[in-house]
Amino acid sequence: MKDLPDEELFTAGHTACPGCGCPIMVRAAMKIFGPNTVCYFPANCLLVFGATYPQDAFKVPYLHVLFENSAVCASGIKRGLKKLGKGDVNVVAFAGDGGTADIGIQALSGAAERNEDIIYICYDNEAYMNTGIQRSGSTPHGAWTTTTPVGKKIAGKELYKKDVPRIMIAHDVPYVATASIGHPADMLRKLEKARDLKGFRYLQIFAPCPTGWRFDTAKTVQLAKMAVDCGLWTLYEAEDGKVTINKKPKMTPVKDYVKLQGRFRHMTDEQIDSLQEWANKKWERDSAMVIE
Ligand SMILES: Cc1ncc(C[n+]2csc(CCOP(=O)(O)OP(=O)(O)O)c2C)c(N)n1
Ligand SMILES: [Mg+2]
Repeated sequence: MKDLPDEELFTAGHTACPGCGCPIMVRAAMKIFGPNTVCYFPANCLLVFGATYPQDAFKVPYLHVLFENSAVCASGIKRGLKKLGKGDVNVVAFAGDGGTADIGIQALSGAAERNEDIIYICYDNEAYMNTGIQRSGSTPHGAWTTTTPVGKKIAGKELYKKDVPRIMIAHDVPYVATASIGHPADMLRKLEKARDLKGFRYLQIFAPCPTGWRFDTAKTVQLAKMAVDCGLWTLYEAEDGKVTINKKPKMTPVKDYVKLQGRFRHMTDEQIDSLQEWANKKWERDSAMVIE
């Protein structure tokens, strides 16, 4: 971490909410990728708080077209640059979880199948935050959002979090990794690895959202760590399909993580047990991906 350049390519003055996990990730990522980078942003919080012309925080060129086609646009940028003899430029898409797990998944899957030479980063704040906290495929079981309200019949999201990293591994791309802003050294190493490889590279980076999750803005990093400790978010990487677990979860009770967040405040013991069961199964599933 000491070797990171001082130069900020994602600068101060952006308008993210206090305690937002996303700028922590982007600032680090831009230090790793460096000035020879072009970014793509679909509609999401990052575009709004960091890349809305003329008040943008990025010191590299970027493009925004539509919400659903990040992977296609980034692929086009890269192909265009190659034609111009600038194939060494890093092309990075920074998409949210809604723009990845749901609305952008067809473009993402196609680009991965074609092994386009891009880096696709999904920062996962577990809902459509920019438009006012709607549930996404990446929202966890039990979470309140404006589209999974708490009422008599339903209480938060009934379904469980969609496992996009595993979907991406199934595409047989050169690199897939999960990371978290709570584990910066691991995250930086993975960003660096992604930068130095060729072909399709996918990273999903866990980035808590105090506004949508309803927690104290000082607890962003703590919650990111707790999600890994309790097994709701596993840190692993798949290089050419070979999976390595980077941190074995401590399997601390999911309840400890849940009780710090207003989005889970209504959850009954039964619901928390279901989420706990899901975390246990997730760890079984993730660890089973490792072939000795
Ligand atoms: C086709 C289309 N549908 C809906 C929208 C409205 N919209 C803009 S940003 C956004 C939420 C994005 O959520 P996510 O990708 O998770 O990023 P976050 O806002 O959480 O950073 C939505 C629904 C849009 N711009 N285009
Ligand atoms: Mg989101």
